[in-house]
Amino acid sequence: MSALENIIAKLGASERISGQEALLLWQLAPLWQLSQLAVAAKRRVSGDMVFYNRNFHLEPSNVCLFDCKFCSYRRSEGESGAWDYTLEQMLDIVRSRKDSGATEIHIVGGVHPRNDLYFYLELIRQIKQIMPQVAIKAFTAVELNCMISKAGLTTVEGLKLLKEAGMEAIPGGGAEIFAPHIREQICPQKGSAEMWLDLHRQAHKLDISTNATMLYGHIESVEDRIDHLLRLRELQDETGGINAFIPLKFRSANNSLSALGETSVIDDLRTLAMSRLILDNVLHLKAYWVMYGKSTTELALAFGADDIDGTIEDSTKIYSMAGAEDSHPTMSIEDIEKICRSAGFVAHERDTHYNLIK
Ligand code: V47
Ligand code: SF4
Repeated sequence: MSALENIIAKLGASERISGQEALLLWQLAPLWQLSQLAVAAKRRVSGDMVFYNRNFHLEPSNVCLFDCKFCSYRRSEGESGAWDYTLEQMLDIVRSRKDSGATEIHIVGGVHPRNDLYFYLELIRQIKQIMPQVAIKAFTAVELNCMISKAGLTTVEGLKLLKEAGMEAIPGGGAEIFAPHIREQICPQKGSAEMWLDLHRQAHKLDISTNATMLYGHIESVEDRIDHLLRLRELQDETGGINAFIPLKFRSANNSLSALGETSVIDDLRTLAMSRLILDNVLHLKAYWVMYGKSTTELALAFGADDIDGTIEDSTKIYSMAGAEDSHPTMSIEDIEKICRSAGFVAHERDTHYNLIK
């Protein structure tokens, strides 16, 4: 048996692969074989189901103290294109969507120079008064680390306050690429991989579930991607608290890394499949349709994804500002069902914790 055949046989028997084996598979396996292996692994977890939710994003501000090289979204205070909502403006947005049927609000913004932990605690409390049933999935580990340390609290103390206020889950952003030599070049102010991993570890211990992301397709190598995935696999072995993994394709418009261009759809598909195969302990793999566009999302379902995020309702600007096709991203339930059906699966509405709805 060749080394490649040996790895394929291991995966067929649901055995874990090492970093070295992952590298060989990533470099040598034909696309059809990655598709077959990843879909088989997905089917063992979720059969023919593909999940989505009814959600909207709330982006408090794009004013950010940091200046990540890949970011098309951040602005300095007062710069053209900056927005900075007051508490009341954000509550008005929530009120306007109160009857939308959303079960989740995803809140992510910049690392704000003035809004502090107490401002965000109040925001969460007041949102829960307007929409008591909605799950709040809020703030990247980077935002959380800044607001909690600025308040002079430990991570655990800060997360406890946020949980008491009504924060149920944490999105996966801020992970970028863990390898320090890449992190230093693309987001030097963002804090280390250890900070990101430890914040998620502490959240899991407090029973706050989290997602994890990986920003790929810029200056990182396949080895860096594998290193990233292995670090997440290790955390998941320890805590089991990661709900879903989301590979985020670098979109190149309007940022300092624009000259790099974007990676191919083939690379997107190989990355999805390899994520499913390496992260054998993370149940859900999300193809974030806002970032891929609708047709690549359908393809992603043939490469191990079992979640396509949600209806969104034209509430996020991060990806349209970076060049994503859809400048007003909204997906109807009918569209979601159609995409899943044509990929050979059945769409199921879920809540933030992957409980089925109806
Ligand atoms: O950390 C910023 C990424 C992330 C670009 O948990 C970019 O369900 C590509 O966390 N090209 C924030 N990516 C978004 C995020 C997220 C998104 C969707 C679902 C979930 C979830 C979380 O957006 C950042 C960064 O990695 N990002 N700029 C860009 N030009
Ligand atoms: Fe700020 Fe986030 Fe953009 Fe980095 S990715 S500059 S932290 S808004």
